[in-house]
Amino acid sequence: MSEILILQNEQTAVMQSLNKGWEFSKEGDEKWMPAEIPGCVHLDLQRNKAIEDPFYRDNESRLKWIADSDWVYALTFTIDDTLLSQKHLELVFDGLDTYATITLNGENIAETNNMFHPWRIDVKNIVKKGENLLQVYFHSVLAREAELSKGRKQLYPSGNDQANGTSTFTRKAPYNYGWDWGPCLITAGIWQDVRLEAWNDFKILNMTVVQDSLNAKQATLTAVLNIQSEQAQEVAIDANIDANQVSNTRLQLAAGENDIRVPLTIQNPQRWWPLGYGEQHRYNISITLNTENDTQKAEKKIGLRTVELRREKDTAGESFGFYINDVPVFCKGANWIPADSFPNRLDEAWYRDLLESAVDANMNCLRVWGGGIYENEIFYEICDELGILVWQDFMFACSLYPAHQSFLDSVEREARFQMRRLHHHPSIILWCGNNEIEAGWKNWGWKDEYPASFWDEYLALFHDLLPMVCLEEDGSRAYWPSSPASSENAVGNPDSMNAGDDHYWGVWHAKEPFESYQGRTSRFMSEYGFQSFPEPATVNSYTLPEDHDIMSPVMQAHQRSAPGNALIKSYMENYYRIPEDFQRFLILSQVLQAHGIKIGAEHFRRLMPHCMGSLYWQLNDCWPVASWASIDYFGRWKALQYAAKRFYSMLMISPVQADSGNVEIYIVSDLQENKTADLHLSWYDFHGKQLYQSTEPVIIDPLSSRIYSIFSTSDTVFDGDSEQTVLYCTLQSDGKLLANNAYYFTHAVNQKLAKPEVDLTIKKNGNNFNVSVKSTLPVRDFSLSASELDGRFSDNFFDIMPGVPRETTFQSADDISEEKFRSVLQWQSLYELMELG
Ligand code: BMA
Repeated sequence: MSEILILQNEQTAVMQSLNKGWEFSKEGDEKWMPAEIPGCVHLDLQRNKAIEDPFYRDNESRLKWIADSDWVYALTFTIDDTLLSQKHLELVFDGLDTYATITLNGENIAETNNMFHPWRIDVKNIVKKGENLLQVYFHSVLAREAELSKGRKQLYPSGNDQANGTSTFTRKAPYNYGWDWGPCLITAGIWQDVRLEAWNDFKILNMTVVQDSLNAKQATLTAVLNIQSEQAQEVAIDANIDANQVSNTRLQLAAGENDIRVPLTIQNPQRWWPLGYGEQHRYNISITLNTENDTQKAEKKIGLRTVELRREKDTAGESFGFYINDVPVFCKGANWIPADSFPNRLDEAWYRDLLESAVDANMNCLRVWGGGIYENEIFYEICDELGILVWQDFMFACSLYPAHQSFLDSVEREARFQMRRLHHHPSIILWCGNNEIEAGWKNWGWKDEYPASFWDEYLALFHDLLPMVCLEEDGSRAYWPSSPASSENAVGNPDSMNAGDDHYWGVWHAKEPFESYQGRTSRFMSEYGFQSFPEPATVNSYTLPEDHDIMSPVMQAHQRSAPGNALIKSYMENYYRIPEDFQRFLILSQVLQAHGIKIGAEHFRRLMPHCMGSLYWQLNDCWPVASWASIDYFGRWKALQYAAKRFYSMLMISPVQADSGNVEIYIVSDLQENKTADLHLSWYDFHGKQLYQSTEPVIIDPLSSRIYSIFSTSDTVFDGDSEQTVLYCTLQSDGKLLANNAYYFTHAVNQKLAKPEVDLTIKKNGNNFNVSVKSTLPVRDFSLSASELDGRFSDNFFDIMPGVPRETTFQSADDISEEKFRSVLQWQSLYELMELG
């Protein structure tokens, strides 16, 4: 049995897909059923009507037997003659989940134990002309883990594991065992492609493109190709950049593994920039190798940019900020989790929809969080295309892990594979060892509860192995051991606000008020969040009307944070008035979440350059559930996603009340040039009377945050009526609204909101409907819904000010009539949500 580390996206001369024609069966059962590859046993069972939808009601709780069973997948195939005639023949599984014994024509050819790298097996002497029988026998992960952990005095901490607490013995997506937003659906299966590959003289194992230098005049690059050669031989090398041939040389290969280096230059290079800072230019690099018997091509789409994580001593401690092409970039975004509990069914359209939603909300950065999967190629490809920076964790989260030699070898192989696969993506800016494990050890009590040897294992993985692999595989990006951490050396407090990145869970887990974000002076806020329910249409997808109570068993089954629903309710009580109606409660929970995260996000941006990132927890969901997400499982935007579009815009206006009582008007700019604009302040009472207004021209500094105006509450303009007034701030230039924000002087629960009267004007424009909304008095948290229809509003959950029309567009997926649109369109505001009428 021989295995070689190889990438999926290099092209081999001859291959035959083996994705079609599989059957599967439960070990011990007679019955075989058709299977889909890539896939997993849960989806195959559902397709064959052997189980019901795992996401519906509490079905999940009756599916644990799947993970306790062994499953056999089998394929009978006939090999293509062209492959059979080649000197080398390999069977390649891009991903197997997870413990499998593979047999071919009755012969045992591999045992697998890691879902995060491919398995390549030499089958030249086993495959025969005519029919071949390939079987993949998946051993119950839980049974295997029971063996692996047998005789141990203590298991590793793994608080999110909702099965047996043994998940950390397996290199498998941690969230598969459940998380505080995810179900416990422990999959097994051939979760990525499977194929045969054949070659004669040589094979390209891998290509990376290293950027040696980059300036305005020229970029120098080296394409490094790792090649397996059958014998000493000469190859012809043809290099192309985009459609242009740039070199054509010959080179000698030795027998065995070779690294060949092809130098490339690009004159007047165009750079790749993150969203909002410039274009996302990319170059296509393709290298073709020819011998008499073989032609192989490796291709990479690259972007030219420099990336640095600068950590510089300053009076507060040590900075933590990313510089792209020497420009300091404030990272605005969220944390990304796998977009499905069954990630093999995610297609390009699904990824594109989510990532375009991130961009539509002005996000320039996502963190691929360490409890999920190394994402699909298409994820990074779209991030490159759209200009989304990616903070990439290795897949370790909130648990400790073994570090015996075979585990370390498995992790090393996984890490090298993933880094080579992802190396060329300009979007990736950082390799990070894990999620919250250093914090767990130092600040969650683990160091008192567990033996010191567990920490030694931690150090072996995250301070010896992974930094070594990162240095060897990628000299261009920093390695950061854990998120959060305050140093690269496992010293210091990971919860420090002076250095490193920070996760702040005082709000939510420690039940502090939203305002406590404003005391958090972090250098880079990589996690903070608050939960909400998805919208009624999503809740209806997993409930029956009888479940419509947040404390019902089904609603609780779709809430995985133990105190979750009660916590939402208690925050709601502090800030709003709790409605009786179930649907209103769902929507109000979104308004509550958006309100809280807005307080945090605006604060972290105002702190720039002291703080250089705000990534809230979390962007998306893996099933329909109450969670911290701003976009639900079906891609529906919650109120928070609309709020993010405003608080992450390139120019943000942010009023905040100082201790003096005065309201300081900050403007935060991510623009690289000065911007001239008019700053308007209007102070209204809730009956629509304007009590004060001012206009002043401002020149906004580039890449900065500062106070541009102060609204005084001590002089006569402010009569102290905090319960029924609002300060509305806008930034305008050439008649265009650049930014707007409203400041309320007390929580909604204390306010005397007036009953809104709203005028809607609707205009059909192709598949879009432009809706203009007007009112004579301030309307707080106005929202539209057309939930029967497939589509999305360009703006929603906004405040309306007297006489200032707000425009929003419903982008309908289908061509529907104006009449139909009018008939389903509904609106409500905070007044209705709090049932004040
Ligand atoms: C963060 C994450 C996740 C978790 C979230 C909410 O720390 O890293 O582990 O889902 O908290 O509790």
